[in-house]
Amino acid sequence: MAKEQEILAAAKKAIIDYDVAKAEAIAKEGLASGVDPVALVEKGFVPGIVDIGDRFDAGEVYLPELILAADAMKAGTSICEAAFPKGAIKEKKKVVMGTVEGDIHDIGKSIVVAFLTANGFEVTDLGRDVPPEKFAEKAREVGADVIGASALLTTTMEMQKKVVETLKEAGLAGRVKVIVGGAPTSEEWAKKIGADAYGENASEAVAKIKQLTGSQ
Ligand code: B12
Repeated sequence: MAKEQEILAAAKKAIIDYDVAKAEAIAKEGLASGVDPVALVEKGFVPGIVDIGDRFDAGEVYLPELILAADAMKAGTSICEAAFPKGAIKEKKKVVMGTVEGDIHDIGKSIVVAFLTANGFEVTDLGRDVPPEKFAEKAREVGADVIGASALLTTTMEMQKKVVETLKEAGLAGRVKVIVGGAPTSEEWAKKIGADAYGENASEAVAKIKQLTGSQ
């Protein structure tokens, strides 16, 4: 649909232009004209922030621009998240999610939280910069089936390993599964640190967590 392509391109542009008001307006316009909210995030807003990340990498833009783009990204995606299609899982499985200690990137983590919630999981979102002990404590407190740990920096990936270790020390290993994700992580990394699964994006996170909890 030509209109849909236009809206996806405009969503990407709103992020590249650091335009919070435009991102909100495009999200609302897209939803009102029937664009799938998941597509709006994955094919519109995400390519925008990835583009800014590449420019940051190339030294063409700096941290202030990255922050502005992230603000626009949050504004657009949070409107879409509220419209994600609802799944139907009878018995609610519990997931504790957070971005690991030392890391404040939470856009991807929040998208995963929204996908999980839309798919019927009961999610406790610990936010960002979460110490390993906090993951374990919260998992015990709510009786979590799965912990999801996000890391966007090569330096904070190590903290995912700490989460796995802390869970073992707390005597919760096996009972509470761990899934890791975030741009620098991989299937191989998950295996190496003894995590139970890796998810490349929000859709895969849902599929893997369904597998881990026997929900499909
Ligand atoms: C936006 C952004 C920021 C924003 C974050 C705002 C926020 N609230 O999140 C701000 C400006 C604050 C920021 C700060 C920094 N950033 Co930054 N940032 C980015 C950027 C451009 C985009 C990240 C993003 O949101 N992507 C979009 C989302 C949708 O994708 P995602 O996070 O990967 O999530 C998806 C999957 O990974 C997966 N997923 C994510 N989490 C999880 C968890 C689980 C359990 C599962 C299964 C799946 C999963 O699903 C998500 C949805 O599909 C990236 C570049 C990039 N291309 O990634 C750099 C990037 C991550 N940042 C980088 C850097 C260096 C920094 C700073 C150190 C800069 C500085 N000099 O201060 C600081 C770090 C601060 C800190 N301590 O954390 C580097 C990291 C380099 C490295 N190899 O470690 C990157 C790669 C940029 C670059 N190319 O150099 N950043």
